[in-house]
Amino acid sequence: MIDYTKLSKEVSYALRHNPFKYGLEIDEEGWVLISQLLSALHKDKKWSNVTENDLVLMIEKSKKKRHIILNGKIKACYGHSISIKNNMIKEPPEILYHDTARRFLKSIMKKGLLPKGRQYVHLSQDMETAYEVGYRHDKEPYILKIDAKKAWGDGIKFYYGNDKVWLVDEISSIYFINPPTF
Ligand code: HQG
Repeated sequence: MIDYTKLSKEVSYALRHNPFKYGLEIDEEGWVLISQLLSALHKDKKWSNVTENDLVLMIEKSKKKRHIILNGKIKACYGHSISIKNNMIKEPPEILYHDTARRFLKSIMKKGLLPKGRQYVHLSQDMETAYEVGYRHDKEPYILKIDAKKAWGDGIKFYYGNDKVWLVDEISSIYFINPPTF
């Protein structure tokens, strides 16, 4: 039986952070040939039977749409630390959310939201999704509400990740609605 959660974690690691470790040729948008990914996975006994259909099931079974398959290729929709060219610039919804640890707030208010270890800052389409993101860092996280309409109007680029995740290069605290005060 294939553990699709574990498979998804390994595929995410390969496609977001370390394609080189797996000998993958990744194009500038982050796409990798499925045949190549499968050959790389097959070198590990744990994944020796994984098929393309398993990758499809891995995506289907996950609550989050982390990966997308198209024309024999697969890519991670978001989360990269390696440099990827995201061509999916799109007008965002009026409000987006970023849930974070309270201990980061002072720095965020001063420097704005920065990508930190990733290529982009991740914003969520709804509060529930945001809460799940923030909960990873703090059991009582803080939700920042972002005036995406204003930021977009000011020329800040927003990139589409999936139906719940939006990406930006960085975002100043001037776009926070009712920001925390210290
Ligand atoms: C914080 C997961 C101090 C930022 C999630 C965040 C998401 C600052 C942390 C996706 C800062 C980075 C990404 C500043 C930002 N000073 N801290 N100026 N600017 N930060 O994990 O957004 O399950 O790299 O608030 O669900 O938490 O892997 O980013 O707390 O969609 O598919 O620096 O990863 O998806 O943390 O999460 P992360 P994130 P998966």
